[in-house]
Amino acid sequence: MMRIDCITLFPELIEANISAGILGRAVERGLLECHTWNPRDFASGNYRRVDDKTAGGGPGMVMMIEPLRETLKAIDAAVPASKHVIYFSPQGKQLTQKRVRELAAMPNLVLLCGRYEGVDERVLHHVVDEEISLGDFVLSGGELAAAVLIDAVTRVQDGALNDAESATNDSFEDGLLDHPHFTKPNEDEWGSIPEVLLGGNHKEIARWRRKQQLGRTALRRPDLLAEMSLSAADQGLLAEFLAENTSN
Ligand code: 9WO
Repeated sequence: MMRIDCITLFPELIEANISAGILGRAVERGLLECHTWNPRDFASGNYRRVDDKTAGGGPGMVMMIEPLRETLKAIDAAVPASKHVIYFSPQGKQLTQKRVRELAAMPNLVLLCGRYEGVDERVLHHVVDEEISLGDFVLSGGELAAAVLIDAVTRVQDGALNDAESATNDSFEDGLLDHPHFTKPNEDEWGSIPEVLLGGNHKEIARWRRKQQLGRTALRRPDLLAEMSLSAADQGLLAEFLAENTSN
C-alpha cells in the first residue's frame, strides 16, 4: 500500500487521472491512496494569494513560501510517517524505470506541483528531497508530470496489473524497447502480419520478438544498448536483425 499526497493548485488534474483505468482499479484494490492539497486553502488574507512577483523583477510570478509551508504542516499532521518530497521541473534529474521502481517501494510520497515560474527556491532547499524531470521540454505546471509519476509507480505495485497486462510491462524492465504488435486482419492494404506470428510455434515467436527488441533498441536507442552486456545468444540475434534490416 502506497500513499501519495499531492500539493497542487489544480487538484482536478490529478484526481481525474487516478479515477480511471489501472489507477482507478489500484485505488479500489487498496494499493494506492492519493490525496490532493490545494495551497489556496492554506493561504491567508481575503485574496488567499499563493503567488507573488518574482524578486529582481521581470515577467512571471512565483509560488510563495507561506501557503506551501502551511500545506506541508497539514500533511505532516495527517501523515506522521517520514515522506519523500518530489518537485517536478526541467531542472530535475530525468526519470527512469529504475528510479520508478525505487520510488514505488517508498510508502509515502509528497508530490509538489509548481505553477507560474515555479516555487520560491527556499522551498526547494528546505523541503524538497528530489527534483525530477520527464525530459527536455516545458509544461504549464508540474501536475501532468506528477500524474505520469503516479501512473508509473502504481502500475509496478504488486497486484496492480492483471496477468494479461503484466506480460506487456516486462519489456522495458530488461532494458530493451518493445517488439512490434499486430492483430487481425492477417492481410490488409497496409501490409501483412509476419508469418512467424501466425505459425503457432511459441519458441520461434519468442525468438522473433527478442530479435525485434534487440534490433529496434540498437537502431533507435543505441545509448540503452551500450549500457547492457548482451549474452552470446542475444548478440547472434542482433547480428541477424542488422543483417536483415540495414542496407549496407
Ligand atoms: C514559467 C515562466 C513564466 C515566465 C517566464 C519564465 C517562466 N518559466 C516558467 C517555468 O518554467 N515554469 C515551470 C512550470 C515551473 C515548474 C513547474 N512547471 C513545469 C514543470 N514546467 N515543466 C515542467 C516539467 C516537469 C517535468 N518534466 C518536464 C517538464
